Amino acid sequence: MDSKWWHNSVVYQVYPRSFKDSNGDGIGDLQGILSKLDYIKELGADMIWLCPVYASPNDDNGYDISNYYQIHPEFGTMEDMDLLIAEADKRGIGIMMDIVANHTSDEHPWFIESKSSKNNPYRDYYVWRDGVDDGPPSELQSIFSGSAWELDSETDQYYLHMFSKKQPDLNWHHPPVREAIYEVMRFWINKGIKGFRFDVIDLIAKELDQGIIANGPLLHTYLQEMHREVLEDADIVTVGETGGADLEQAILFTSAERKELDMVFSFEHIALDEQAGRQKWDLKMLDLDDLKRVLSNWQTGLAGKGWNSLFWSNHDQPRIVSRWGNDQEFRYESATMLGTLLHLMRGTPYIYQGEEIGMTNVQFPELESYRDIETINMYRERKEQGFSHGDIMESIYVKGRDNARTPMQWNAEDNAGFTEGTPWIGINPNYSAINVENDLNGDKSIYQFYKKLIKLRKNNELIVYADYRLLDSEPEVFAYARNYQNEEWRVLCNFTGREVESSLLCDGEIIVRNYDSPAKKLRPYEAIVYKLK
Ligand code: ISL
Ligand code: CA
Repeated sequence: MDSKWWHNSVVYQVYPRSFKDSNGDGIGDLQGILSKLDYIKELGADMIWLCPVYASPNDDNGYDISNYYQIHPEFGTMEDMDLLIAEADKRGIGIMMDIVANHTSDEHPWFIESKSSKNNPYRDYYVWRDGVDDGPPSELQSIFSGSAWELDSETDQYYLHMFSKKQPDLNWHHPPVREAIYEVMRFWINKGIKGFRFDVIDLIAKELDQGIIANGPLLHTYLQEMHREVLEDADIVTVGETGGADLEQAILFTSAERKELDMVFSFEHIALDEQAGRQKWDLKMLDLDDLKRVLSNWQTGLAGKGWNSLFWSNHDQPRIVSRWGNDQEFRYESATMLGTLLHLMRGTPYIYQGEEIGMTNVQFPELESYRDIETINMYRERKEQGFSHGDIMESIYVKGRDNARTPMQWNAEDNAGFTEGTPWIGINPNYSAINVENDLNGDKSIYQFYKKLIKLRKNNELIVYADYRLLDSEPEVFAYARNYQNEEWRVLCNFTGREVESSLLCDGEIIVRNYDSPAKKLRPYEAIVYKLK
């Protein structure tokens, strides 16, 4: 396989609203990110995936864009954005822009035109249908609860919104829509950004009349067109968010000769605590066997055929240390073990802000403390269906998106050093113990451990390109081997808070380990990487 510069990149994801506030209005902003660039540089990341900072009414925290060519005033100005691109570049860091192309805000001028009359030139920019028997065109449900159809009484037709009703879906079958999005991409490429993350890109080619939402028959045609029109000559990296992609789909998206995307986010390992065919809120116990099976399948399945993105969390997911680790007694051990498991795999790793210091989930007692539209809509819907407050809160504590959106914990001062004003969402009360300053000053630093993992990847082609093989051993241990040019590394991870025996402990050279002394058993959440002799 031809090597590409981004094969050994490590991406740090910034959720601007919650990263660092520079002016005391309680909302993180571009100047805040600028002030923390050295922090990201020091960690070793060479890309920043920046969640949307475009003009937006903020119904879904910026995933509802009203102008792709403007910066939301809460985040700063276009000058701040230019400065961020330039200052990041000086440090060898590329900016990856988040492109939301499946939908816009209902306040985007295209939609305002579109809904103004049935024969407006922008009518076909969106998906309009007649109702059926005084009701919506179909039973289709929005991902954010309720019908996916909203009636516009002026023109007496319904428009489609797979997310909130303030996020009308664009009609990608209409060529001017595609051209308009390509134009947006060219604009940002000319500004010097180094990558795109495409929001819910697998939904763009929906065929409503056939009941198809994800992976529509023209999806790959459109992506190939986008590549020809925009990406062909731009030396940037692309990642698609493809919630429903299986391995076969992922190969189609990411195999280099098909010229579509460089990699995709697959969610198979993320959905392991969900009951099949139900909503994400209907919880299921995690089972390590599932994780072994799924991650190994993607590791071997994409080898030589496509490229993996490696991630544990993002702004939509609970915190990984609270999910697969132990965020109390073994927070350091489990956070570093999970980091090791992921960062020794083949693919491009993504680190979500705060993961590098082991930030945890949050539990606010009242719904009023939550800000996420998905959470709030679901609460209302389930309340109406008769669920108890306690039961609903239980699933919010485990799966709610605000778990990842509480502000970055910088220090033990007021508001965790995130803002001098009132934060837009509550800070996790554990900030006085869990914060960047404490982590860096402590003798067990998760940040320093992540830094080591990143450096290891930069210095060892083996991590980037080696073959992967799951090692069958104890049920509590996730172990695998990496083989490259006559060298073999072995990764051993204990997924429990107990000591376990392992037949895979050996006398190889120790490359990394999250305990500092040797032992005859694997200790709670211990991770060891050996180079075999
Ligand atoms: O976790 C989820 C499933 O219920 C969703 O949040 C899922 O991640 C979402 O369906 C796709 O996410 C992306 O598009 C959304 C936006 O709200 C998310 O923040 C974004 O990552 C709509 O633009
Ligand atoms: Ca601010």
